[in-house]
Amino acid sequence: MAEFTVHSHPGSPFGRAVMATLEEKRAPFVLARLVPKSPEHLALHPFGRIPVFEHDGFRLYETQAILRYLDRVLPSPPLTPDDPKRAARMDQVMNINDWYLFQDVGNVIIFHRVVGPRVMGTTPDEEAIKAAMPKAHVVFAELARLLGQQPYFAGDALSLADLMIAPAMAFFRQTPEWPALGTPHPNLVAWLDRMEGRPSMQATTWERLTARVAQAA
Ligand SMILES: N[C@@H](CCC(=O)N[C@@H](CS)C(=O)NCC(=O)O)C(=O)O
Repeated sequence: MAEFTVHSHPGSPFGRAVMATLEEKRAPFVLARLVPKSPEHLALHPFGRIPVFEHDGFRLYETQAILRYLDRVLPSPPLTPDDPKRAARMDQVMNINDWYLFQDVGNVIIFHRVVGPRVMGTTPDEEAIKAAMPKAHVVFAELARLLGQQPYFAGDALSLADLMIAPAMAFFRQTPEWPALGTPHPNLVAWLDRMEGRPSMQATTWERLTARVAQAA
């Protein structure tokens, strides 16, 4: 099988979703580290986002498209439910990730608390974080409602939705906002415990991915 390449950064939750999916599929891949907004990056992704994916001469960006492509070319184990309602729930949660969890919430709180300080040595903007909290509460409450008492977002089996959301949630858990956002939703906490216990998530922590890049250099 041709090799899969993920152009990413070890601290990217979207990139981690792709790599965790490859791990779930037991597919070997190369992590090619991108320097954000470099000419090389913009040549691969005109909008300057991470990740970019390549397989067999086929280049693709947009994480949802990449995850669905992987589920088609690597059908085992399946990560999309057959049942239309469960599949629709998976799609819905993936879109909640992109439109509501990331926009104005993750890209503020995760950036200011985790990624910015670690990558650029920045100091968290407390006002920006405070302003993001009302929307964050709505998103967390809605995710908890949709999850309910199921083990995974689309039901009994892991799906692409879980792999899309878990990297962002793992970052939120590292922030001082977690007691306000996550702790009031024990079902979400239990789901995140379940996800972070999976070998696919353990193989794609920031530390493990950094080590992987260093080994390949
Ligand atoms: N819609 C894109 C979003 C990707 C994205 O925003 N990635 C973040 C890193 S996790 C990024 O590139 N941020 C840089 C920026 O916002 O300029 C996808 O699904 O791949």
